[in-house]
Amino acid sequence: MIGRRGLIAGSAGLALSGCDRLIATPAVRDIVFRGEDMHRALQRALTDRTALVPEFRRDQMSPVFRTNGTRDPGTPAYAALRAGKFADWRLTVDGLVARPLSLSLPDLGRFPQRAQITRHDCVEGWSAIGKWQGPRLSDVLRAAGVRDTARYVVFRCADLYGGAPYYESVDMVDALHPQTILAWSMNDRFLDVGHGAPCRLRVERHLGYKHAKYLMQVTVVDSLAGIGKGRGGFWEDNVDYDWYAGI
Ligand SMILES: Nc1nc2c(c(=O)[nH]1)N[C@H]1C(S)=C(S)[C@@H](COP(=O)(O)O)O[C@H]1N2
Ligand SMILES: [Mo]
Repeated sequence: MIGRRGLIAGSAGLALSGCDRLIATPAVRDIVFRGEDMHRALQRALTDRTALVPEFRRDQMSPVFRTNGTRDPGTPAYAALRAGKFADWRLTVDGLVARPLSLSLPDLGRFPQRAQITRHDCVEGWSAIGKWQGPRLSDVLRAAGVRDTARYVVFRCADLYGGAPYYESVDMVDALHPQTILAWSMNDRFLDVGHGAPCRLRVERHLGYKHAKYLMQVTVVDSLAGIGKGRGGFWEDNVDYDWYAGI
């Protein structure tokens, strides 16, 4: 595989000098970002991104599935939703859609359901196998009527992590992938608070940090530029994780 740095250096026709001032020059920054787009395009060309990830048997499920990141959003708004057993929770579906939606938990249950036993891989080096159930994101987006300018789907969460709102985003290939679901059930029970109650994203071709918990809003956009710090997610904005790492 050609590494990101190699490709950037190659496409820009210059050896990376390690000079930050160079990157700060608008023209150079332009070339570097174009290099990054090329890297993404190449990675996608080399992988069948619609392929399914493995699914497992019941007896392969992890006896313990740890929690990570936020374990309870703890805000007054979330505490109120939780106290009401999430009866007042609504998932907003908006942005580049013909029919914005406001979905309750029972509404999510009325879509055709997909259940899948999959492996969750966190970049921190642990994995766990669990069972997830919910509607396919593709069915929810179809109900909302996605406009043809749609390029990304942004997921906004109820929690702040280290003071910043947690959010994530994926492109339309991942959004429409058959194993991408809005999970309200884990291991045959309602999702608990630690794992993202009442609803979290399962986007199985991605590492753990993309699987946004405590979902509040799903927004279809044509650009990530105006969202957060513009890199498409909490970790991408704040810790330099790749927006597209993939599994
Ligand atoms: N809203 C929100 N979603 C999140 C996080 C978070 O802190 N807040 N952490 C992410 C990370 S890094 C991982 S590995 C998984 C952990 O999911 P789990 O707690 O169900 O194991 O959630 C992801 N989604
Ligand atoms: Mo993670």
